[in-house]
Amino acid sequence: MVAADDRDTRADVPEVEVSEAQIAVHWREEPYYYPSAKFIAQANAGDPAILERFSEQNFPECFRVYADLLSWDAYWHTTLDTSNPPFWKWFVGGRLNACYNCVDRHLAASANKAAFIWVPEPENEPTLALTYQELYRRVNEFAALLRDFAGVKTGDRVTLHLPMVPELPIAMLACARLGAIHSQVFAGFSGAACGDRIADAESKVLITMDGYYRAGDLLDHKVKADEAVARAAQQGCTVEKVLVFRRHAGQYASKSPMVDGRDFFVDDILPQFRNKLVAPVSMPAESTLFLMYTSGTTGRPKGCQHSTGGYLSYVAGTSKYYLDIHPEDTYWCFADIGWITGHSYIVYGPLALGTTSVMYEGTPTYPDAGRPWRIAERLGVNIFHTSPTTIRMLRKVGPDEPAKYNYHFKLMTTVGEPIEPDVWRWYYDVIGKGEAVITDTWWQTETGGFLGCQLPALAPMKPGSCGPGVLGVFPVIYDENGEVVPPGSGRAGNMCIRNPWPGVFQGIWKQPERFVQTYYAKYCRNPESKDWRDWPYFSGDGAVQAADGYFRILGRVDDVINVAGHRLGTKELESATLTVPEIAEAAAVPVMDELRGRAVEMYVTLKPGVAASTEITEKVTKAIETEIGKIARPKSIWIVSDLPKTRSAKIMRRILAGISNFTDVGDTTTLANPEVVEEIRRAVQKAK
Ligand code: 6R9
Repeated sequence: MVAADDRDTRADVPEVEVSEAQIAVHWREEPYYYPSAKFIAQANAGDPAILERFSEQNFPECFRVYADLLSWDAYWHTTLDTSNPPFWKWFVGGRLNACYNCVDRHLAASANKAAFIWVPEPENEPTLALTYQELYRRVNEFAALLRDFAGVKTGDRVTLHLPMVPELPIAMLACARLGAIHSQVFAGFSGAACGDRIADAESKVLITMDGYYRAGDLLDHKVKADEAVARAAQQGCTVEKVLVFRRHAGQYASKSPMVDGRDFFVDDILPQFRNKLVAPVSMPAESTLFLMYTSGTTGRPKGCQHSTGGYLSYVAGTSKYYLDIHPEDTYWCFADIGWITGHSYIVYGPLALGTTSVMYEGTPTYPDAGRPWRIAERLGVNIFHTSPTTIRMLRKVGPDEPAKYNYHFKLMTTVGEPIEPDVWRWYYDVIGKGEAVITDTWWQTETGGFLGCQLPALAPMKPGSCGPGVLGVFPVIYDENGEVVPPGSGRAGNMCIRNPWPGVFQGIWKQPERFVQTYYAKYCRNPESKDWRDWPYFSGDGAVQAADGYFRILGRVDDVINVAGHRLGTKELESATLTVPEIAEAAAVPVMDELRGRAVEMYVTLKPGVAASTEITEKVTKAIETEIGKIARPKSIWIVSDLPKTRSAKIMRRILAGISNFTDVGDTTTLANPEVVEEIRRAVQKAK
C-alpha cells in the first residue's frame, strides 16, 4: 500500500485500460445437467411457489422470508428505507444480536451438536468438535476478556489477523456479541497490509496468533503483528493491546519478543474469565457487523461495511436455499475465513441455520492430494464448497483420488472465479461422482452473499454459467452507454444489479464518496431520485447473458486482477513495486494461468544508470510480498527500456497484457512511443 500522505482519496471511477474480461476465452453454449429426483425431494427450495414469492412485484417485502429465519429482539417497521440513495437501509427499527442468532438460540435444541469441526494440519493432532454449548462458553469468555481486559466497547473496531483456527470464529462472534465491529485480515497478508487496514479502521486492539501450520511448516505469524503495529503507528494509529493466541497452549511458536504492556497471551488471561457470561448487546439492524477490506482501482483498500440485520438475513436465506443447508447436514467450505466467502458461508450463514460447519488448517494437497476426501469420508461431509483454483489443483495432482474414498456429496459449490466447462465436468463427474448438484455462485465482497446462481432443485445446471439472478435479485447487463444488452445477443457488457438486496454493503469505511462513485455513479439515472430503480449497482465484472437468462461471468472490467479468487488491485501491485529504489515505473497486467485462472505479470523500467539484474527482479518480488503478501507474487517480472504510454503519459496496460497473453495488442497509433511495443513484444514473447 502507499503511505498515508500520498494515498489517492479521489473517487475511483475505473479508467479501463486493460481488463480481465478482454482476455477471456469465449466459450460455446453448454448442455444442461439436471438435479436427481433424490435431491429434489429433500431440497429446501423444492416448490416453485418460492419464485412467485420473490417476484419483482413482491420486492422488497419478499425478503421477510429471509429475515424470519432469525430471532429478532424487536421487529422492523420499514423493510427498505431508500431515503438516502444509494445508502440503502434494511429492516429499519429492528434489533438483534448476530452472536445470539448464531450461538445462543441453538442451545435449547442442539447444545451437544458440533457447531464447528476443526481439522488441524498435523495428522497426529486430534480433530476438534466444538459443540454449540462449548462454542457458547468460549465466545462468552473471550467476549468478557475483550470487554473487561482489552476495553472493547460497542462500535469499536477490532482487527483480527488470525489463521484457520477455531479462535478465529470465536473472536468474530465475541466481537459481534459486544456489538464491536470485527475486521479480519487474511492471515496470508503481510504485516504491512495488516497495518494499513488497522490504521484505516482505527483499531486499538489486534488479535493474532503466534504461529500456524501450512504444508508441513509451523509458520511464525506473530512477527507480522509487530510490523503491523509499527505500520499503523506511522499512520497515527496506536494499537494499545495485541492479544496473542498460542497455537499450542503454554508454548510460544514465534521468535518475536512479547512487548511489555502491549502484548498478552490470551491463554494466560482467559482463566480470569472462566465461565463468565456476557449478555449479547441488542443492536439496531443497520449497525455495522464487520469490515472486510478488498482491492479496488486505487492503492487504498476499501473497508466494505456489512450490516447486522440485512447481512445476517441474507446469508442465512441464501445458505438455506442455494447451499441447501439443513440443520442435520455436515457442511464443508474450503475457503479461508479471511475472505468474504468464509465470513458468509463458513461462519454466519451456516451457524445462523444451526448446522455443523467444518474448517481445516493447512492446504488441500498436503501431505497428499487425498486429504480432502479422507476428511470428507471420516466426517460424513455432504455439502462441499470450493473454488475453481482448488478444483484445478486437485485435478492436476490427484485426478483419481476421489474415487478411492467413500463419501457422498448432495451439493457442491464453486465460487470466486469463472470455471472452465472442462474443469466443471471433472468436478461434477469425479469429485461429485455424478451424484451432486453444483451451484456456481457469483458474488463479491461488497455483496455480502450470492447474487447469481440457479436454485439447485428448480433449475438445471449449465457448466461455466452462474445461472440467473438469485431470489429477489434482478441483474442486467448494460453497455458503456447504459443501454441494456439483451439476453441471447452474444454481446458482453457490464454486469449490474437493478435493485438493492439485504446483503449489500452499507458503504466503504470513511469513504462515502468513493462508494457512490465506484458502484452507483456509472449507471445512476438521476442523482436526485429516491427511487431505487434509478440506482443500479455496477459490479465491475464483464458478463454475457444467454437466451435462457443464464449469466456467464467473464472477469473484471476494472483495475482488479483476480488471482486464484483473490482480488489484487493493479495500483496496489504497482505501488509495492515502486518501493524498490531502482524502479522508475511499473505496470501490472493479468495473464491467463492454467491453475489460478489469472496470474500477475509486472512490467518495470529502471532509473537512469541502473543495470538490469536478477537481483532487481528478486527485490520486486520481495517488495510485493512485504507490502501485500505471498499470494500476490508475480509470475514474471519484465524489465524493459520503456512502457507504452499515451500522449498524456498514461501507461497502457492493455498493450502489455496483449503481449503477455499473445493476443491482439489493439490500436497503438495514439501512443507517444509506439516503437517500444515491438521491442517489448520481441523480448517478452521470445523469453516465454
Ligand atoms: C465471493 C468472492 C469477487 C470477484 C467478482 C468476480 C469473481 C466471484 C464468481 C466469480 C465467476 C463466479 N467471481 N464468484 N467469477 N464466477 N461464480 O469471490 O468475492 O473476493 O470480492 O471477488 O470474483 O470477478 O467480481 P471477492
